[in-house]
Amino acid sequence: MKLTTLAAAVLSLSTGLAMAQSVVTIAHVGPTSGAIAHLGKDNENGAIMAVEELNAAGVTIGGQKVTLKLMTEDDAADPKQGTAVAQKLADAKVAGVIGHLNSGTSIPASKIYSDAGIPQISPSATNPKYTRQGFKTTFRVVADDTQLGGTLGKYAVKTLKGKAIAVIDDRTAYGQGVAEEFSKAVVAAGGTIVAKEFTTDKATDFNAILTTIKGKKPDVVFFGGMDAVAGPMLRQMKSLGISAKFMGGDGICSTELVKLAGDAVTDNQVFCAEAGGVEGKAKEGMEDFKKKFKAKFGADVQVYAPYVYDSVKIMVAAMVKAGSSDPAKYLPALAATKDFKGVTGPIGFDAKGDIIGGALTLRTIKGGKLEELAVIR
Ligand code: ABU
Repeated sequence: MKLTTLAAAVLSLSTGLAMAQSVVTIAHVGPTSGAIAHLGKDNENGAIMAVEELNAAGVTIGGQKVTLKLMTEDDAADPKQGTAVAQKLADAKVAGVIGHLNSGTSIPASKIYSDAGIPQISPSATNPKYTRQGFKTTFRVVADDTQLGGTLGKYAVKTLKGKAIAVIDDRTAYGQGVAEEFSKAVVAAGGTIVAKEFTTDKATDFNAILTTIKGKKPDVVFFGGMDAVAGPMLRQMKSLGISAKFMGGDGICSTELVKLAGDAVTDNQVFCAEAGGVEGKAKEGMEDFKKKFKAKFGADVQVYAPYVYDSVKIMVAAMVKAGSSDPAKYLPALAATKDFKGVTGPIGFDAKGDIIGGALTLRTIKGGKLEELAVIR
């Protein structure tokens, strides 16, 4: 090889290396296939929006201008696929992971990220166990099921005046966990659980369990699970003539539920809570986000896209602060996040990696829309 050719090759290699070094890859994981693909896509779009904005504004880490690359993965809300994806991301040595959407995938995946030293922020997994495993890499930007189930259980008895309450769950880590917390709070508030029934996150026929529940004449039916199951369940409740109030956690508190339930629900029959919320002037920022999101993706926010958006920005802010995208170097800065000004409100992490002072937004379906009732802290 001639000297000039060799020099050109060395120059090209070193330019290539410099370019490779200036790309920071973070991953988003959620179910972009299957029954709750609409929620997974909503979350993924939140990540896309944040990365595009950051790249447009310019990101400098440790004095070097970087380009953020988003790697998007589908876990299909399936624990096995979730761990397979987590291993793939660990092998790819991504700088950080935003996800997963479900507790049932986030919890097993968190062990893989912890072993690989990769920071993970879940924007929506609410099972308390997620952040109670002693992993330093595990963070969550929403309230957990203790808060969700506890608040909803108390609301069912004290505000909705429910005395006889039926509980159904889908046997997932989320559904079972939130239903247990709800039941504990109902009993503590003086209500009675008159039925406990189970289904799955893939079921479509609820006639047998709803017929059993109808016989117990409940004032309130609580469902621990996701909107894709709750919608058909509400339709079958109507067919069976069950007019009880219907409650659920954040898994049913989506724009999609209104479409799935259609005319099967009456105003103020359905109550649910998002595991976050903004008040006062901060509402303007959230409304702004929702408008920009709709203009960009042609879709309304389902539930957690803004939390994904904030999660990406928090992770990148920690890299900038630490002057490095090396997980070992920026992890302490991420853990030390306090009062980050997100569209979902101020975000800081406690020693477990949970959001400090997380809020809930209680909603009902009214006039064919999800309407806010209150933000509760
Ligand atoms: N928090 C509702 C949906 C996600 C989950 O925790 O499984």
